[in-house]
Amino acid sequence: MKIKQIILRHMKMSLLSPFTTSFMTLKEKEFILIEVLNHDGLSGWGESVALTIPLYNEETLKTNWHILEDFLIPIVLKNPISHPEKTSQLFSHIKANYMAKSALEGAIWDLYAKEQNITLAQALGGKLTDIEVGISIGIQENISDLLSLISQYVQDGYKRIKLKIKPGWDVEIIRQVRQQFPDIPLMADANSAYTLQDINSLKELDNFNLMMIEQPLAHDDIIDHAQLQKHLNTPICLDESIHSEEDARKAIQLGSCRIINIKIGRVGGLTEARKIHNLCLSYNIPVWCGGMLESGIGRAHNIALTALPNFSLPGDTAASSRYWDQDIILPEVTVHKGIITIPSLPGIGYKVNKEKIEKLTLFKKTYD
Ligand code: OSB
Ligand code: MG
Repeated sequence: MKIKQIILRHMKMSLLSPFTTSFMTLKEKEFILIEVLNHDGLSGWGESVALTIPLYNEETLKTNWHILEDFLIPIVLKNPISHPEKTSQLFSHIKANYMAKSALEGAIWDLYAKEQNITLAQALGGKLTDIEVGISIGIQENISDLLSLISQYVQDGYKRIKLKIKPGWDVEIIRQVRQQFPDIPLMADANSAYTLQDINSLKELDNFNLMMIEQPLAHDDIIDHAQLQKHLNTPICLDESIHSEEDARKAIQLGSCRIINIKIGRVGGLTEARKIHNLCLSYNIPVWCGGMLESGIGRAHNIALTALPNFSLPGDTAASSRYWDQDIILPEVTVHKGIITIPSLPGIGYKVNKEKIEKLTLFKKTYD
């Protein structure tokens, strides 16, 4: 593959409703969109999932722009790439900066699949044609708002409900949700809001038949999580702590988790995401695909990855209309009875809505 030109855009999209986690409330999503063009006029698209402030991880939109512009883009423009799998090797001397790497690698994967005239799911080796999805619900103003949102999404058919929790919005909230919805597949995500000193509240969550508790402890920890898992019946799922196949191996061997959330951006791209998927399969650790409130472009990448066989638990990839008044892809992502059908067009499988993208672009720069 030879890349002729790369375009970066700083995008801004308004969320239909604010999304609150233990670390922040998001009302709009600013992110970087990447387009890579080859000499035949084909384009591949990627999205950086870095937020504007470093509260989920250390990366931000601006650090990603810097790493892309000053390091990653020059590498891609200088080196022929025989296969998108080789991109992460070209980037490997650059430490961390996973989301920046992933955004560019993802655009190259999309371009490669389009050049081969196959879907991105096929390029990755995914065989599933339909994937089951759940939904992630932010912290609400009060319990009655939460209960009505849950019943709406259960009626929509989402296959599991994930609730964001934090100290003060946890045991009592889950207790009331369970009273109203005794049988729904339910889980909680703390985004690292607790420490081992909170072990007693975390143990109380064992009473509610949760599928898992996601990232209860520090964003960079696997030691205390192993300690906590020994005292919990509910499986721990790691999100923030896992950036690579090596991180996953260590966490599994230590007993820090029984499930892993794979986010393409958090692990540096599709190639590493697939390695983690394969490793987890060999250890019998189920995985699911996490989300970062992506636009349709990042969402399409998540859908393609989820076609791999060990994505055996429903992920966070909800319909476009759960987030946006109008998405930037055509058609938008739709969910029927909790299922997304993998699209069949080459590459990410959706057309990009260029007009809409142009309208939502705050700033754009071309590199060649
Ligand atoms: O921890 O999974 C998370 C959104 C922003 C930052 C972190 C997380 C999330 C979500 C949203 O849970 C999932 C989605 O895209 O709907
Ligand atoms: Mg999470």
